[in-house]
Amino acid sequence: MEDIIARIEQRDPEQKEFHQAVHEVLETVRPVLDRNPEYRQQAVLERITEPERVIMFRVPWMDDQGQVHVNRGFRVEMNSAIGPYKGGLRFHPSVTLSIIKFLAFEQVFKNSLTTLHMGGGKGGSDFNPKGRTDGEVMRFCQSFMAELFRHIGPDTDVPAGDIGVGAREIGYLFGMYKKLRNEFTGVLTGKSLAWGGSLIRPEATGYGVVYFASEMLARRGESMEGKTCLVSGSGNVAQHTVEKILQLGGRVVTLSDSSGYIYDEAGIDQDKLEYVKQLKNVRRGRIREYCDVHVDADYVEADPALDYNPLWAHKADCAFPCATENEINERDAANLVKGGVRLVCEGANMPCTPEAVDILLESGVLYGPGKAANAGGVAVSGLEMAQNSMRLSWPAEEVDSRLKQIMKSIHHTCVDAAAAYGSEGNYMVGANIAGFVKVVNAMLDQGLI
Ligand code: NDP
Ligand code: 2IT
Repeated sequence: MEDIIARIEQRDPEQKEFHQAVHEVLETVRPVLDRNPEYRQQAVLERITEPERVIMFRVPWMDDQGQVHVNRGFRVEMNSAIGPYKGGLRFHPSVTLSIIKFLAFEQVFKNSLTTLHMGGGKGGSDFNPKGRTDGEVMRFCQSFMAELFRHIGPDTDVPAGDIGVGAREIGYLFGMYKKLRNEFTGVLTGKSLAWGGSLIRPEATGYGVVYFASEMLARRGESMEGKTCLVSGSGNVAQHTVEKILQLGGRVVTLSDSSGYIYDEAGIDQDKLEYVKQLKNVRRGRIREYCDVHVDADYVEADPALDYNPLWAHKADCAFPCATENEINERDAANLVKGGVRLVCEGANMPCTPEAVDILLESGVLYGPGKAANAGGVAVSGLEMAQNSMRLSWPAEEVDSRLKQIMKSIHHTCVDAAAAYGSEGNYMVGANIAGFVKVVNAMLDQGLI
């Protein structure tokens, strides 16, 4: 095991985020390999950590002033053992091959847990949509798709949104794909309702996170009712996490973006959340503007000199990191424990560092890892694909009830797998093992390809 990890690290020494994700999974599946000697002989770890295909391409585009820019585009097709590659696209200046590989790797196990037939992939670009006009974003998306279209398809690889890619970007990407292929198919998910999208897909990740948290709490005889919650981020996942917490009787006191966070002691209610949705999704403003309207709330500017985020130092019962990777470090985890937090449920992908996870687990905090807790988004993407194939649309109640059922089933699977391998109550171990075994067995069934 150590040799395999060392070889992966030596091969691509700069891919720190990918190594971090691989390390966590490989360490936790060790007992599975001990029980199945065939896995070692079949080199399943080496195979599952090597993408089936990596696509990197130039994305040239012109801004409104006529200046040409060049960004880098990526699609990592990680594993197709249980279905077509499936996973989002991220547009953010921090995007590198390491980030996309870590996200694609996580997606393989997440998709396996959903009970649907989806392989794992991820893509994106280091393009920064912030401050760009709709026209600039459209030209970028068209240029991105002018290359990506030849690699994807409804039965091959089905992208969706992630950070910086929402309904607007999916629309521009879909339009270009349709023009180039002359086909109207379910090649992307997260589409608008009028042209093939699914009801509840925009809400699905956040709602699913809170359904998962409720299942975890229920095992301890508790519920979301009356719980004070810290939420980070203010995009798609954060907004719908807040919405579901409110519907289940909880109270939310924080939201953030990359510039800073707001603390609202009175609680962010549905009206204030509607303001945030307008601010972020329509006006594309900053979270600090919340305090211009809700004057009793405080705004705290992000301070890069600090080695912790004061958002996580507030007193609360539950924490939902919904912004980005590694946003909760060792010190933040200690602050969460000190502040009384008893549940951390990950809306974002890999928001806790490995040291932070150790502290949470040692302190008896219920820890819901992203690949299980935030799987509701891709699960409803899978339901969108099913509806597209049938050329019909299910009502919101039907999609929401399937989502709830899937989150329940993921929770159950994590609990059972953890118990079967001697790690009772450890959702990280349960999610990794259950996701892994299904994919590996499918790979072995299909031979050495
Ligand atoms: P959005 O682009 O809608 O929102 C992202 C939010 O996170 C914004 O508030 C953004 O602030 C903040 N953020 C992004 N990057 C950073 C950073 N480097 N530091 C601090 N804050 C940051 O994205 P989503 O809500 O879709 O995604 C959030 C997380 O959830 C990601 O980890 C994503 O991978 C994960 N996820 C998303 C799913 C989905 O269906 N969309 C499904 C499963 C997981 P700012 O506006 O300043 O950039
Ligand atoms: O990280 C994720 O699961 C997503 N960004 C959603 C992927 C999808 O295909 O819906």
